[in-house]
Amino acid sequence: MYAQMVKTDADRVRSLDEMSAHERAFQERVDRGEKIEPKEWMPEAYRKTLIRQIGQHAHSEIVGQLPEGNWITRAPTLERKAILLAKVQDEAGHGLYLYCAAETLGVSRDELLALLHSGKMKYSSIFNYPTLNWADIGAVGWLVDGAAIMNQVQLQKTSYGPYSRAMIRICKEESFHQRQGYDIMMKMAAGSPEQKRMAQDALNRFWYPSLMMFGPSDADSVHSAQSMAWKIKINTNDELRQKFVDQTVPQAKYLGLTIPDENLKWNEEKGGYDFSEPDWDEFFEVINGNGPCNKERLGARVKAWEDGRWFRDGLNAHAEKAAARRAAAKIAAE
Ligand code: BYC
Repeated sequence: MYAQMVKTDADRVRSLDEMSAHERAFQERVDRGEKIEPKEWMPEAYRKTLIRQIGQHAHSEIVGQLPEGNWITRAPTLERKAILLAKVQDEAGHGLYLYCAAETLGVSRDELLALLHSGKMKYSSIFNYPTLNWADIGAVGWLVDGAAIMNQVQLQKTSYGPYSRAMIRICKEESFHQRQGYDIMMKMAAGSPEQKRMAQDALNRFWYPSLMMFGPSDADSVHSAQSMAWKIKINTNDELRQKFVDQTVPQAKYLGLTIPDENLKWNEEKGGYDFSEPDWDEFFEVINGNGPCNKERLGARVKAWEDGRWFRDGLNAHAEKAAARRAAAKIAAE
């Protein structure tokens, strides 16, 4: 169904017959699985949808540094500190690839950051929850990076070339991130009773927020139908959430931890687990700016931007002087 349809200005998805010649040719390229590249013609709504999603994705990477960065100075060993430092640094790199991918669509990084700082653009809901102790760093790697990979693996096949290529590299790094988190959880779960209790508590607090990372249920997902028609998204929010649960339950069992869901049950017929939905009211509160850490996270990003102003100004002044010198040298040589 999706492959036959493209969005109108309204919420409806149009059939091929209703499209202009340009739109139809574009849709047919997408349907054939061709990648769309930056300089090629694309519908304005496709471009805007990508800027929204890639921009939010980039913001998630850099805001996502904050809850983990908070624990670098308190990592329990030098080895754990070095690993966490590398991971948090990777997230900055992911943000960079993604901002670059968004820039190919004609938006500047400064514009995207201004939208983040003014609260007009979102970032992943998960980073509005606090990391209270070391076990949370394990849970973030295991569950948050685990959920992120589940989503990003399919995004490697997304129709926009620069986004797809950024995802291929990011997925490789994310799998290291997930393993480092699981490794922390293994250590904690096999440690003292107090360490195991901390691991269980971290799982209890991060389980439902991790399920929310996949977005609202399909019935409430505003963008899915159009984004799937354009192959920006390959799977629905609910499909990915189900895959994540099916993958994670055996991992929790291996750790000897209990997923905090009384309704969790293997369903032979569907070949997957039945599970409880997260609290969607809480999700909408969080994405509308009212989660436990929204103000703190945004405040930290705005402060970093302000604190870095002198450095950006210095770089710009240097670039301007260098350009003026090059121009003067060119005139002198003529
Ligand atoms: N959080 O129509 P829907 C990481 C919004 S970071 C906040 O289903 P869509 C990591 C959605 O934007 C990885 N907002 O939307 C980093 C829309 O609002 P707007 C982050 C959410 O776009 C550091 C509205 O709800 N991954 O791995 O079709 C350390 C309706 O939703 C969320 C990505 O960003 C949410 N969870 O589907 C550790 C992946 N969910 O824009 C780890 C890329 C929904 O109309 N993004 N909303 O105001 C996507 O795949 C899709 O955008 C989503 C949502 C599946 C998230």
